[in-house]
Amino acid sequence: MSDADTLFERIIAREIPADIVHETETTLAFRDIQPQATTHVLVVPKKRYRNVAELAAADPQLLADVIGTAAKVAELEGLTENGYRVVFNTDAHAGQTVFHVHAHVLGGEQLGHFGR
Ligand code: DGP
Repeated sequence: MSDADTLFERIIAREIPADIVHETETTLAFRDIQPQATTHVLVVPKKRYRNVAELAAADPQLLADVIGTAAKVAELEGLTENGYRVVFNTDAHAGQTVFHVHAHVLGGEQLGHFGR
């Protein structure tokens, strides 16, 4: 990938501090700096892909790792009883701002229906 590093590479490299919730060999989970729910954690693969479509095409096992870490975070954060949401914002219309694929794990309260 030729773009400059995103800030998530710098979080993975521990160059920028983050509130880390869970780590595996291939993924890192940390709290979103601008939480949109009581619990809002981001899960990233350590290897960079621009978005979930590129990740799915290039490395399905790594996508499975990201989803598995999201499920683990939900367990660790006590979200499994009442449920939670996992979202991949993908490019402009979804408002993706950091171009290192990340899953948002949201929960801890009743979430509004999504859309506009
Ligand atoms: P998206 O809009 O889907 O690309 O989400 C990017 C998220 O990243 C957004 O919810 C805010 C979060 N974010 C931006 N800068 C930082 C940061 O420096 N640290 C952390 N932990 N999260 C950040």
